[in-house]
Amino acid sequence: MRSFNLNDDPHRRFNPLTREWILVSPHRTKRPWQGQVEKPPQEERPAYDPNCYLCPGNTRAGGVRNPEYTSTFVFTNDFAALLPETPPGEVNESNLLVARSERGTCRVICFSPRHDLTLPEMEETDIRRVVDVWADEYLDLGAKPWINYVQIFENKGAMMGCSNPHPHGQIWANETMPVEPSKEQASLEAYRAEHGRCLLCDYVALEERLGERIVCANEHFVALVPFWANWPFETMVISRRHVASLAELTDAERDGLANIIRRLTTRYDNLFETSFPYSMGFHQQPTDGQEHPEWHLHAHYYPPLLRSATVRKFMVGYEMLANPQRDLTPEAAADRLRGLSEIHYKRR
Ligand code: H2U
Ligand code: ZN
Repeated sequence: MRSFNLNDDPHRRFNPLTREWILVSPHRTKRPWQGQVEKPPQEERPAYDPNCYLCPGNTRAGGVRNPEYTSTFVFTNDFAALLPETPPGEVNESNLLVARSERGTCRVICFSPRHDLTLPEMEETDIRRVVDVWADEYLDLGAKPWINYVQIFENKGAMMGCSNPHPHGQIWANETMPVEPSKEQASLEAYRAEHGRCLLCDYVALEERLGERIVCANEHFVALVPFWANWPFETMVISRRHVASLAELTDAERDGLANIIRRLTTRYDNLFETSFPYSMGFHQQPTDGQEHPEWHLHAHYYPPLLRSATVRKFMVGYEMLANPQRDLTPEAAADRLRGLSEIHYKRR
């Protein structure tokens, strides 16, 4: 019998950050690419849209008017999922019906006054300003005693439920550590206890040695398709230095983050010559006032597209009932992303 081969044989892969498994079925797509690239009509947006609730000077729901901002702009979400004034309380019926009150706050960050841009189309110096806002918001929200975790994220594209093409992201900050970062924290802690080192420091070093899943990198950050990626073109952006949060990044590292974001998202847009939808967000140490030497700053990009600007991967059936599955291997996805230009297709 021939030996097991990651490129041909169905197998499971372990995600050491969540300690969950995914199923990989590479035999279903021997060739990483199967043609079919239909491009949707290019959407032309104005630099200013009088009907956009995020454009400078426009009025939002509830009647508040945005300032004539010229760079970034942050406001408290008018439809916040978490509220600061929620009273404490708990419900518990026989340990079966369990509920706890949760305090928090939500903010919206406009990345640019320009309605027609997205991060990969912005100047790197302007992306750097967004990095600074993320770090400032993390510090500002995290300083509140009733905020123990700050989740920064961006939903991009209608496919991901984004309600407005104006470039923006969100922050939800609350009392309790949410599920996904909690899983990672437990794994990072356990790895550190066992090995005396950081899981992600070790992981980046290993991936750099192997090279096959790296998409792009600079002096301060590495973008790669993780070995355990679930979405077809999922990536992680990981800081080279062991820092626990955005707030710890030096000036040069912040520039490095802006650079890697521009380059990675440009490759994404170039993949199907479309504005690439995704959900992305940072995972970093909680703001609970404790020491967290186990935490290592990183971002996850979860893009839904599979084969073209319109053909997406569905997380249904087996994924919902059993565990996630993919055909295209992470190595093949990385190879495709690595082969793309870092000049945006609209600028060529
Ligand atoms: P999404 O595009 O990811 O849906 O984010 C936009 C957010 O903007 C959304 O959470 C908020 C919505 O609640 N919003 C306002 O705060 N004010 C408005 O006038 C409209 C939308
Ligand atoms: Zn706008």
